[in-house]
Amino acid sequence: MWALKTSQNFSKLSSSAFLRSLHSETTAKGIGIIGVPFDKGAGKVGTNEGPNALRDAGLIDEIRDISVNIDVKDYGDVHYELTKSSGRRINNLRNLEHVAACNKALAEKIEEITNDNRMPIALGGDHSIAVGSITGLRRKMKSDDLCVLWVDAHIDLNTSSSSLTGNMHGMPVSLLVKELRKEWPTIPILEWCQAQMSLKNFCWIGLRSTDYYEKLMMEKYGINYFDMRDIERMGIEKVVQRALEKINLDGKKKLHVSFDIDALDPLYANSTGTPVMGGLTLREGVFLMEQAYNTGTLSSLDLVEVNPLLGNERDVENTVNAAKLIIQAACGSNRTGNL
Ligand SMILES: [Mn+2]
Repeated sequence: MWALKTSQNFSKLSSSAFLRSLHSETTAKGIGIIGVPFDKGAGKVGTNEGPNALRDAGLIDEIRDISVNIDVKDYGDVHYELTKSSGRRINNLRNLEHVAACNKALAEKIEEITNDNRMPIALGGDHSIAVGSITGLRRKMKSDDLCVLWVDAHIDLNTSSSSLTGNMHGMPVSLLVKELRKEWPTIPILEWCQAQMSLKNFCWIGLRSTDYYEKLMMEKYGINYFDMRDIERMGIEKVVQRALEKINLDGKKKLHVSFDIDALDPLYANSTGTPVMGGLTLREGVFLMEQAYNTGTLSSLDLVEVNPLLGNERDVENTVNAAKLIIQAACGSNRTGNL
C-alpha cells in the first residue's frame, strides 16, 4: 500500500542504502526529454518557446548533475506536418488540425522513449500536449494501469461545445476519458486518441478556477480533486498522500504527473498564459513532485505552459527556474544535496 511504503521510505531517508535504491531506480529507467514547441492549443502565442528556454537555462546538464548514474537523453523536439489546414474552426475547436497532428507525433515519440526504457519528460508547449503524452504512454498498458496527477489551477475538462474560447489547452482531459466521450462529436483526425482512460484514475491538485460546465462535471462524476482550500486546510503533504491513495491505493499503477506551471502562484511563475493568484508556493510544488518521485511509481511527466514571451525579464527567469526545480524533483533531486 502506498501510504505504508512512503512512511517506510521516510523512516529510512537518511540511510545510504535507501538513497542508492532511489538512484538505481532512476538509472534502470533512464530519462528521455522531448520538447514540444507548441502553442496552437493556447489563446496566446509563446509556449512554443518553452522547451528551448528550459534547455538554454541548463536543464539537461542540471538533471545530469543529480547523480553520476543518471542517464539522460534529449530526443529533441516534436515536428509535425499538416496534410491540409483549413484555418477554420471545426466544432468550435481552434487550430484543431495542428493540435491533432502535433499530439499524434508526440504520442509516437513518447512510445519510442518508453520502448527505450526511459521515463519520458515532455517539455511544453501548452497543456493540449497532454493528449499525445498520455495516449503514447497508454499504448503498452491496460487502461487501468495508468493514473494521472493533474497539477493545475484549472481542471481542463471543457469540451468542444462547452468551451467559450475554443482553445484546446482547456480540453485535454475530456478528450482522454471515456466518461466524456459522448460529449464529443466524431472527429476523424482525433480518432487515434481513443479516450480510454477513466476519470477515477485522475486526481487534480491546485484548482482555483473552474468554469460552470466543468463544475457540473465535477459534481456529476464525483471527480477526485484537492483545491487550494484543501491545501490550506490539510497541508501539501496530506493532500499529496490522499491524492495518491485515491488513484493508486495499492501502488501498482504507473503514475503520470501533468504539471501546468500555472498551478504555482504567479509570484513564482508569472510567465504563463492564464495565471491565477493564490496558487501553490514553489516549495509546495517541489515537495509534491518529490513525493511523487518517492513513490517509486512515477513513470512520466509533462511540464507545460511556460511562456517566455509573457511577463518581464525577471518573470521569465523565475518561471523557467521554477519549472527546472519541479522537473529536477521528478528526476530524484534532493534539496539537501545529491550524491
Ligand atoms: Mn492546464
